[in-house]
Amino acid sequence: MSDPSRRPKRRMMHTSDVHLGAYDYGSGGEQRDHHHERFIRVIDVGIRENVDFTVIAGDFFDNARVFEDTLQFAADQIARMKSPVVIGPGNHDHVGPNSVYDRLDFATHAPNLSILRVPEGETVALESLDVEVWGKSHTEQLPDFQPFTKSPPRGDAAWQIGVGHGHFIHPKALLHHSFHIREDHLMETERDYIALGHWEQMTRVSAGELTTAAYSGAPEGLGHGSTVGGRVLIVDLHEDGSVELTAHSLDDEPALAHNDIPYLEAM
Ligand SMILES: [Mn+2]
Repeated sequence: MSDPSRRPKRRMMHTSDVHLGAYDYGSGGEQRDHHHERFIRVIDVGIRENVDFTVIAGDFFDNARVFEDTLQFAADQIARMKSPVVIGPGNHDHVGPNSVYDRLDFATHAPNLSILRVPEGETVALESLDVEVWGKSHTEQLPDFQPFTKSPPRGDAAWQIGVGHGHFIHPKALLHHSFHIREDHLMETERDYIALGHWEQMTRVSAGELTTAAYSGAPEGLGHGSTVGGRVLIVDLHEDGSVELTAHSLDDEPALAHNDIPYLEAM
């Protein structure tokens, strides 16, 4: 067990809801190229910021019928990172029967990629970094799937990261959304940082005193044809155990510091 009072300094990138392949059919090549360019810029930020690892919090692919080209593009971009990348699949890119992740040999094309494939949750150990990433994978559209219930205790690595895909909701919310994530679920994980996906807006969410949690938002909102909101989160894991977010623009706008990233109440 590492000394919890002093940990190795690490830097991660957090993105989600890329929806690669959303424009493969029927929208023309230009929109598809533009969409792919957004993900190229995400990878560019990760390389520029020299991140130690990356977590993609679901809906990386839009559907399981994306073009072969799109699968290869995704693998090529991930491989360009060189450092480890972990995907926690969401409702659009679920694991199990007919999974998009079974269509390409990602282990060969992107050897730095790990895909969480267990609906009950599994942990990927990035041993050289003293980091572990835990998360549950979506299998199909099961509305009562809850990404953060029954989390296992912290592992032995210095840094414990959670990843999940769903709606952050208030305990008294009308339960019309699927894939519920509640503040108490996040607190009970006792993770240092939780990478969330499913919401297209970048926002921090409340997860108790000891856990930082945020939605990275989508690099590009679908259907808007604009670049508004195109950001990616850089997560600095400091030696004193603190976690600091910086929202980097994909469009050369100024980065947003931790406290400037909106903090939203549960819906
Ligand atoms: Mn989703």
